Amino acid sequence: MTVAPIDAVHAREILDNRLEPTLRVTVETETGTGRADVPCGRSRGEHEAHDLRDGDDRYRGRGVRQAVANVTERIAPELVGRDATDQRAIDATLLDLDGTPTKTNLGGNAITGVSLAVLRAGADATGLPLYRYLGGADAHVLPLPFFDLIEGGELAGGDLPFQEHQVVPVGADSVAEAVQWSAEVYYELGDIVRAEYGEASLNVGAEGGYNPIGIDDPREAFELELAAIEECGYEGEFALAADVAASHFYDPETETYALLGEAMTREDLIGFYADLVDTYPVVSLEDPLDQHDFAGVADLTDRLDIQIVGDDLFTTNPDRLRTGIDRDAANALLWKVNQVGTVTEAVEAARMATRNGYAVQVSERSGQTPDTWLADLAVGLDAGQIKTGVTRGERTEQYNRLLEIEAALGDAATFGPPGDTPLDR
Ligand code: 2PG
Ligand code: MG
Repeated sequence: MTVAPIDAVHAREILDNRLEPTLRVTVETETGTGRADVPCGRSRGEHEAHDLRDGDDRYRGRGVRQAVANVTERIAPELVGRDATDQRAIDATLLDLDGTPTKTNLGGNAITGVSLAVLRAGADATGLPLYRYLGGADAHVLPLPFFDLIEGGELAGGDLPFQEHQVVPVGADSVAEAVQWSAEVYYELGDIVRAEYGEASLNVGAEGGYNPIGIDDPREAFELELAAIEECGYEGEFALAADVAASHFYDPETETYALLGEAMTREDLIGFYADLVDTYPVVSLEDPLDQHDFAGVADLTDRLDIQIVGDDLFTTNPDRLRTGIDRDAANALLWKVNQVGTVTEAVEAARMATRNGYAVQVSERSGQTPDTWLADLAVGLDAGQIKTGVTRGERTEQYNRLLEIEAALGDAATFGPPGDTPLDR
């Protein structure tokens, strides 16, 4: 039985939060419509699906007209008449049509847009909210948000080497409580950084976190966050976490990390993390070492009793995750659909993670739009964790959607990852 035969697939060039072009793909079926905007990272992993850009004079080469044409001229004719609820088969067609390991032919961005729009069209045709269409009748777990209150690295203009210094409201019982507490801490932190580092520190990075001027030590950022948490009376209700994005300060020639004016070896950096975890309530570190260093990450995972998240390390790619699992590298997967390209591959990575005792943290990209498929997929996947930035519409809309889902589920909703994860310290 064909539930939702596809009539048409459209694509257009739109703008993301950075005023950069991206794709909006629409899939029309006889019984519904699905639309999805494509996100794009700045701090990208080397093994991500190819982000196809025009490279001409428009938008400094960042146009996506070719990717749009690939959707309308090469992909659309193959999908018309197919059933939008046949997600796996359609994704398989996309992979066949492209024929390359990193989607360099059609573009990972073109493929991601189509795959997500097909998912949405399937949900629309069946009359189900997206989270329930993906997660089924049992979908009920709202994710614990990680709030990137202080930014650094590639996502901000300051001197902090770590990309994200996150606060995690581990004591909250719901998204509503988690968001409210974290917002209050954010306001308080604003007062603190303004007083200590000047007005310009209120300028925010790519995801809406502060950018304190003159700080270059991640420990100072954590101190500020703890001060804000304490001032708000939430001591003990929050843990800390970081996306280190260590590849960005790693020098492969000397095999050292440029941190705090030193050239640290892997051993030095692991020692630094061990101290960090002893001193602060840090429960999770993302990409703590270079993205090629499976052995180092395995060693670190073994030595620190916390969550170690692989982002650039795995790029949501089942093959790379398999390598990590075989070597016991990390214990959590950062989950970004557009890193790998199709919903099918991304879901396969999430399932593989869960089956092997790895946690799943659903993640935004630094470039995105207010499209809220991310929030729905976090619930549908039963991920239990999400990071989706702090302020500005493309971030807050994800929280608004999570609040909406939580309210819709009512008493059936539960919150956060299962109790026996390394997030409980
Ligand atoms: C990351 C992300 C998102 P980008 O490194 O985790 O927070 O950055 O989207 O630029 O890859
Ligand atoms: Mg990251």
